Formats: sequence, C-alpha cells, structure tokens
Amino acid sequence: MTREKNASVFPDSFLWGAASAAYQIEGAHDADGKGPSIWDVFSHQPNTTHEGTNGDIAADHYHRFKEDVALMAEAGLQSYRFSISWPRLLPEGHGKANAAGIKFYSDLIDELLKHGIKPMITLYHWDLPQALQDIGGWESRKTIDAFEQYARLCYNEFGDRVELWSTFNETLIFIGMGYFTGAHPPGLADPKRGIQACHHVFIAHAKAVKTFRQYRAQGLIPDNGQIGFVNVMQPHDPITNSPEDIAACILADDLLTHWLYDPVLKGEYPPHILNMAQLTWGVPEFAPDDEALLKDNICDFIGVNYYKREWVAANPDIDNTTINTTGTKGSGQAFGFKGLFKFVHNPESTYTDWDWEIYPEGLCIGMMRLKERYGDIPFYITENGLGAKDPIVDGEVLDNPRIDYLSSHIAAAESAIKQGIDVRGYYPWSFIDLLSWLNGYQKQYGFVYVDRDKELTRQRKKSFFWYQKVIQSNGVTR
Ligand code: BGP
Repeated sequence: MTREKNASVFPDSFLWGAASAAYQIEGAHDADGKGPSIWDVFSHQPNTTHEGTNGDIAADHYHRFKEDVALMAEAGLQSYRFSISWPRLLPEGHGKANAAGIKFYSDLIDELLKHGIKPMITLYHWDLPQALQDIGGWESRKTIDAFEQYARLCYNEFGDRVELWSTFNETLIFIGMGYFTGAHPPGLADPKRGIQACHHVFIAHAKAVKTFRQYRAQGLIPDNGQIGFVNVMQPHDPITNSPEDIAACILADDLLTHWLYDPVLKGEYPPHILNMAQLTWGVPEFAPDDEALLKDNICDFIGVNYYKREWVAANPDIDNTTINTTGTKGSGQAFGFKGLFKFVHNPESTYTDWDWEIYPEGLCIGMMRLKERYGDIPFYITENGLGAKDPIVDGEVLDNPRIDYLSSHIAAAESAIKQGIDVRGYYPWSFIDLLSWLNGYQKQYGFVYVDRDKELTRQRKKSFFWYQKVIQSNGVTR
C-alpha cells in the first residue's frame, strides 16, 4: 500500500500535547491551606538557585488557569501533562486533605475536558511536602505509606475523569541531584542514602500502580486508564573508540539508564549493578515484599523526557558536578564522578546556551535502545524542548530556534514510528514560560511568553502559531 503524499505517519489517536509541573507554573505557594514543599524551603535558602529565584509566584497559573486553558484550546492542544502538588492536597503529606487544593485540580480537569483536552497527571514532580522531609523524606518507608495515601486520594477525586497517569518524574534528576550532587533538595552527596531513597521511590511507585489497577478493576478509573513512569532519556555515546571510553559509556548507561528503567519495566535491578551497590554500600536494603511488588507492577507505558545526549569519557581525574545555570555558552565544564565516567564537550556537536547538545536523532535512537532492552512498550514523549532567552523584536517574541528544535525532534519521532516504535504522544516542555528549577525565569521554554514586568501578561510567541499548524496537520506541517 502506498501512503498518500503528505499523509501523516502519526496515528489518528496520537496526542499532541504540552507539559508543565506544579512548582514551576502554579505560584500561590502558601495560598488556601497549601503546606510548604521541600522546594519552597530550599529555594528560600541563600545561593541555592539562579539569582535567588523561586516558585512563590511562578506563572500564577493557580489563579489564571482558565486563561491558560483557553490558550491551550486555541493552540489546539489535545492533551496537557501537569503535576499535582502533593502539599497542596495534603499539607502534612498525609492525614487531613485540603479541600481547596482538591477543588483547584478538579476545576482544572473540568476546564480541560470542557475544551476536549485530555489531562495527563504526574503525581510526583519533586515537590515533596516538607513535613515528610522532616521525618526522613524518601529515606523513610513512612514516605512510601504517605505516597500511597496521596495516590489513593488522587484516584478517588480525579480517577473518574482522567485516563493517563504517571507516578514519578525523573529519578535521575531528583535522586541524582538531591542525593548525589546536592544541587536539589535535600542537598546531599551521599550515594548510600541516595540508593536507598531511590529504592523507596520504586516501591512507592509499585504500590501506587497496584492500587491504580485495583481501582481500574472496580470501575473507579476508566477501563482504558493507564499508569506509567517518566524518566530522563539521555543516550550516551563514547567520545572515542578507546576501550576505556567505551567501558565508561557502558557504565554510564548501567548507572544512569538501566538502574532507573529496569525496576519499572522489568521489575528488578540490573543484577551486576545491584551486586556492586550492595557490596560497596550495603544498599538497597529490601523489605520482605519489595521484590514481589516490583515484579508484579510493571508500567503500562513509559514516559521519556528527551533533551540531549551525553558524550562519555573515562574519568581517572575529575570530580566535578557543577553545571551551567547561567545561560552563558561554554561556562559548563566537564561533569564527572572520578573513577567512573565523565561527560565531555564534543567540538563537532551543536549546543544550546546552557551547553546542552542539540541532537534530534537521539530521540529516535534513545527509544530504539529502550525498545531493544524492554520490548514493545508504549511510549509517550513526555518532555522535549529548547531552553533559551527568547528575542523580542517590535513587540513580537520571535523564538525561531525553538521552532527549529521542535521541528527536528518531531521528525525524529516520526522516524521512530516508521521503525515500529509505539509512540503515542508528544508533550513539548513547556506550554507556557515557567520557572526553571536552578536557572530562574531567564531560561524560557514555552509557546506562551509571560511578561514578568507587566503583571504576568500572557503573549503568544511565534512558536504558538507554528505548533497550532503542526497539530492541525497531525504533524505533517512543521
Ligand atoms: C526536566 C524537568 C522539568 C524541566 C526540564 C527543563 O528535567 O522534568 O521540570 O525543568 O527538565 O530543565 P531546566 O529547567 O533545568 O532547563
């Protein structure tokens, strides 16, 4: 059968979306009974974020969600990925729920559905209630129990209207930066504690998946309801063909990819890495049910957040985990863990102002590698985007580099589909300009500009109109 010229490769059911996260978009950090999250506390400490920026106000989406959803509808969005702020629903992390918090998300969901936009909920996008951090955070099994209560509350309140759910966003970042490099809360550099905390996240995930399926079986969540996990997809390639660089690259894949994908897609850790961790640090420690919980609760889909590839080299020398948070090109240095591997600059590659390599093919290659390891799983591209300081010319936001970036990545998603990968949706990061955790408001990603000097007025960027056409043509016009 020959495909009609210009016919779309993207299936009719494909979801063209956009993404956000509660702390980065909502603001209203202490409104209507919300409890503080670890990010509220952390970002108020000196020298933690770029120029002391925080999410106190963010894009004020909490108060302006109707205006924002109207813009999403105008763009033609078919789905919107957002996260729920756990401390907005449960100010103490567990126990008594906050009715105003529930109402906010319920109204947001209704507003989306009214415009025909499918909600995709992330339960955890890093804003742990501070009250839980105070009793050990992810290092404590009490947080697993609290997460299960929180997940149940969300299923009870929103499950009848929402089909697409994911439990966690990016273990690589919130565990890696929270417990290995110390750049995110709780600000530790302690692998032993990090590995155990990460294990508890996987167990919390497995329990939430189990409960989700019980709800679905009872008809409390739609039959076609799906639950997944969202991870960073960061393909690694060796910078040379030397055996040392190749070995370092294999190790980077094992520690940064397989360690974090295997538990949710295979229900177990890579055995040799588990062995190494237990011999070196004596962790992760398993409770009696943990192994079965992981095995029995494999995800329905995997969400991949793709921004960049990393070039890997052997690393006998450097221990440096600082990154470019200024947007001054070239200010990032090699990032590495001594004795394991380091990420290095490749002079032949193209980079953003934050020193992130622009490599569209990596989106397709990354999914192919995952398919090879995990089989035929459904994929959602849950984040992809260009962080940049957008130029304003005669009052118009002309974000041409973003259009080029997204266009080339949509082409890569198309190649993946042609090669038999089951890609079901594409969610650029982000719909609207919002807070970048460590980089402040100067690192913009949105289709909609938020004028921080003019009462947070929304303005459509050039990419807004471009994406509208992409959606209208089901990915053909780009
Ligand atoms: C991902 C996060 C998002 C978002 C994005 C861009 O890791 O899930 O929350 O912030 O990266 O990163 P940054 O803001 O650091 O540029």
